[in-house]
Amino acid sequence: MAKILPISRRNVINGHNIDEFETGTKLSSETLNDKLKRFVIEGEENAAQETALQILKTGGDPVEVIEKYLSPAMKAVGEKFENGEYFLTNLMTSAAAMKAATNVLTVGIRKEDREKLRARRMGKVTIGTVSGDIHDIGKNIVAVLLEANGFDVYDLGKDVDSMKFIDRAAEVQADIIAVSSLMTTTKPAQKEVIEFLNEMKLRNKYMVMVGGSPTTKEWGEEIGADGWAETAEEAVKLAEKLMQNKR
Ligand code: HCB
Repeated sequence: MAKILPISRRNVINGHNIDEFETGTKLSSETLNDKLKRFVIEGEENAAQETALQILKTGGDPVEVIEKYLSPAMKAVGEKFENGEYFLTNLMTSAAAMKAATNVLTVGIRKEDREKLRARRMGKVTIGTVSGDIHDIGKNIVAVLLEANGFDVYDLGKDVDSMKFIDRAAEVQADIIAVSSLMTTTKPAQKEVIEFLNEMKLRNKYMVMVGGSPTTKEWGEEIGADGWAETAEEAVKLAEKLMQNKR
């Protein structure tokens, strides 16, 4: 936990060269990962991008950084928005910082897993964020991790019409349709995708997985999805499990 240095304690901290510490600044015990988390919460896009680069250069694990530091950072931003401490502009600057950092880190994931990618083809996934919902940060992370783990990923983007999930799945002969929703008001669209599949008698042709912060395992079961995942890493495990059951 970062501490604040009072003036009276300058130069007396366990032999550390504390010249670099000014009154009121944070101790450098803050790790790069903690720094990155703070920059995302504070909406510091350039600093977040720079720190993500430093993390990659110093051998940090990009997936761990995303799951353990960046996702909680966005959760904290959401909470601040909810309790009135943050406004929409803060959501936007934090989202920009998050995107800048994940863009850097996902380059690391892609590079790391290039060999693995060549080695196996796991299955085809069409993925998107539901109609009426423009949140795409988490969906993008899921897409990158699936790709890094050998899936062919067809990203439909955000605000995707329910029928488009199905049309594109048919076009590319997908195995899995992954549907993301970030709002309580848009999660019924996940159900709609499954209902359309049922109506078109295509439900057995595709496996459907759902996720996003307002969704739960119970919600996934209630709407008849084949699985729900809380994080991108879990989404990969789930997709692998679904493919195993298919074969
Ligand atoms: Co936005 N927003 N927002 N927002 N936003 C939320 C989602 C609220 C919860 C904030 C709050 O009130 N606490 C809230 C929704 C409330 C509700 O449920 N009804 C909200 C609101 C209200 C809104 C607007 C309506 C605000 C307004 O305009 N007044 C507006 C929505 C407009 C619209 O969509 N029509 C809006 C806009 C924005 C932006 C543009 C400023 C920005 C999005 C930028 C972007 O995505 N390009 C934004 C952001 C950043 C957030 C929060 C703060 C963070 C979301 C995020 O990126 N999380 C969010 C707060 C929150 O979610 N707690 C807030 C980080 C990622 C990594 O997590 O959950 O998306 P994730 O994904 C995970 C996980 O769920 C899973 O894996 C991912 C990686 O681990 N997963 C899947 C995701 N999809 C999966 C699919 C699968 O098949 C499997 C797993």
